[in-house]
Amino acid sequence: MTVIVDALPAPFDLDPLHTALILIDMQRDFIEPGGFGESLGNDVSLLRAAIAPCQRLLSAARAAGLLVIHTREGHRPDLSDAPPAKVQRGAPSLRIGAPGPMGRILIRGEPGHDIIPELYPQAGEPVIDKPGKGAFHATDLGPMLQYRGIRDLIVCGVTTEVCVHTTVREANDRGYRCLVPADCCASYFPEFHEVALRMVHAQGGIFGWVSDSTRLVAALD
Ligand code: TIU
Repeated sequence: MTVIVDALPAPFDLDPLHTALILIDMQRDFIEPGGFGESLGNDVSLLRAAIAPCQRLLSAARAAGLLVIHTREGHRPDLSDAPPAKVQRGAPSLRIGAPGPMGRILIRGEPGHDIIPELYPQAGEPVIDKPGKGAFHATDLGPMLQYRGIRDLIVCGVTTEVCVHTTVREANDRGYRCLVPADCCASYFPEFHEVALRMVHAQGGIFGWVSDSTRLVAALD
């Protein structure tokens, strides 16, 4: 079965059985106060705009039988998988690994590292723990998609120009066609969100397509 989704730069045809919905880093550390995102000086409330569209798309994707995959950015408690250049970068109020109000910043197993309750994974939905910005780097996402016969990806999450973009770029180079629903992503910098989406679909879709949750849900219905 093929469904056609209205998208830029052109309609996107997808087969739900060969498509995965990937929710990037919808974690408390980025979206709730007291986590990594806020430690970097950001207004984390800006990311909440993506939650309701993601909830609607997640429901439609589950009903249509798409593979649903969640990712979490974070590190081992001993920081052995955290590049010193990442840990030492900038002047955050709390560094990666430091104790904060939601536990140690960006550390696996801590409350802040968990996915927000609004988009919590269901039993059977893989959760990829990734140390980097892209979901392919140093993870088993690639083999997982290959074993399930996945050809196309719908990539949602936060932040648009950081982990969503990096993952879409990685996926595109690996031969996956990527569709980004604009309202299912968000950034601490609204202007970066807008231009990041334009970068995806410019030049004839140089590394992907852009649509929105309303169009996708209608197509999957
Ligand atoms: N800081 C920022 O915009 N993003 C990240 O550090 N990680 C993700 O995008 N998940």
